[in-house]
Amino acid sequence: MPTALVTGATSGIGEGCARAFVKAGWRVIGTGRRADRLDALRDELGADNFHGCNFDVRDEAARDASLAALPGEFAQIDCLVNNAGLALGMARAWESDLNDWKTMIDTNVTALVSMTHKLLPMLVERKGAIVNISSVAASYPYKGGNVYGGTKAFVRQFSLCLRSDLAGTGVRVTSIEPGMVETEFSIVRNAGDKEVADKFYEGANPMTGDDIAETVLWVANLPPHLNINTLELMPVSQSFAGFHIARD
Ligand code: NDP
Ligand code: 8X3
Repeated sequence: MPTALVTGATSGIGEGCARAFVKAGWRVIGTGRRADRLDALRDELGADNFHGCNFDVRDEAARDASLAALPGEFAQIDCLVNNAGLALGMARAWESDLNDWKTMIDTNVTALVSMTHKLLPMLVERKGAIVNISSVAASYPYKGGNVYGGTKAFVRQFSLCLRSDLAGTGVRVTSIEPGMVETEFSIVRNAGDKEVADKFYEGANPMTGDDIAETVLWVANLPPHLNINTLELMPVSQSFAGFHIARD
C-alpha cells in the first residue's frame, strides 16, 4: 500500500487529495494547523488509512517531531504533495503589508522547499513522486498578485529544476497550476470576509478541490516511466485578460 504525505489537508485541495488517495488505496499522512479537522478526517477515513500531523509548515522543529512520531505503517513515504499555501490580500504592491508578503514567502516557498529537502532522500530511495501545487498566477500576472504570483512562479520553476537534478533517480516531479478553485483560499485572501470570497466565485462555476485532487491522484498513479512536468487547469468560465495600457 503506497503512502502519500499531503500538506494542507484540513481544507480545499489538500482535503480532497486525502479523500481521493485513500479511496484509491493509498495511505495518507495529512498535515495542517487545525487539529480538529485532522481528527475528523481520521474518523471519516479510518486510522489505518489516514494519519494526521498537526504542525505549522513554517515550524521545522514541530514538523520534524511530528514526522519522527509517525506510526510504522505510515513511515515510508512514496509521494509528497506540497499543497499547503495561501494568498494574503489583493492590494497593489505599494499598499501591501510587508508581513503578508513574508508570510506568503515563508509558507509557499521556504516551507515547501524545506519539506521537499527533508523527504528527498526517502523519495530517491523509493523512486517516489513529488506533486507541487503552483497556480496559474505563476504564469499570468494580475493586479494584486505581486508576491503570491512570485511564490507560485518559484514553485513551478523549482519543480522543473528538481526534475533536472533528479534525472536518473526515477523520482517524478510535477507542477500543478490551477486557476479558480472554490475553497477557503479566497476567505483567507480576504482576511476572513466570506461575503467578498463568495462574490468572487459567484456565477463562475469554478473548479472544486475535488477536481484538482482527482488530477493530483491521476498524476501520482501514472506508470513509473511517465512524468507530467506541468499541468495547467482552469474552469471553462475562466480565460485570459488582455494587456493593460495606462494612457496619459
Ligand atoms: P484552502 O485555504 O482551502 O487550504 C489551504 C491549506 O493550506 C489548509 O489545509 C491550511 O491548513 C494549509 N496551510 C496554510 N498555511 C499553513 C501553515 N502555515 N501551516 C500548515 N498548513 C498551512 O486553499 P486551497 O485548497 O485552495 O489551497 C491549496 C493550495 O492550492 C495552495 O498552495 C494555493 O496557493 C493553491 N491554489 C489554490 C487555488 C484556488 O483558486 N483555490 C488556485 C491555484 C492554486 P491550516 O489552516 O489548517 O493550517
Ligand atoms: C489561485 C488562483 O488566479 O486567484 O492561485 O491567483 S488565482
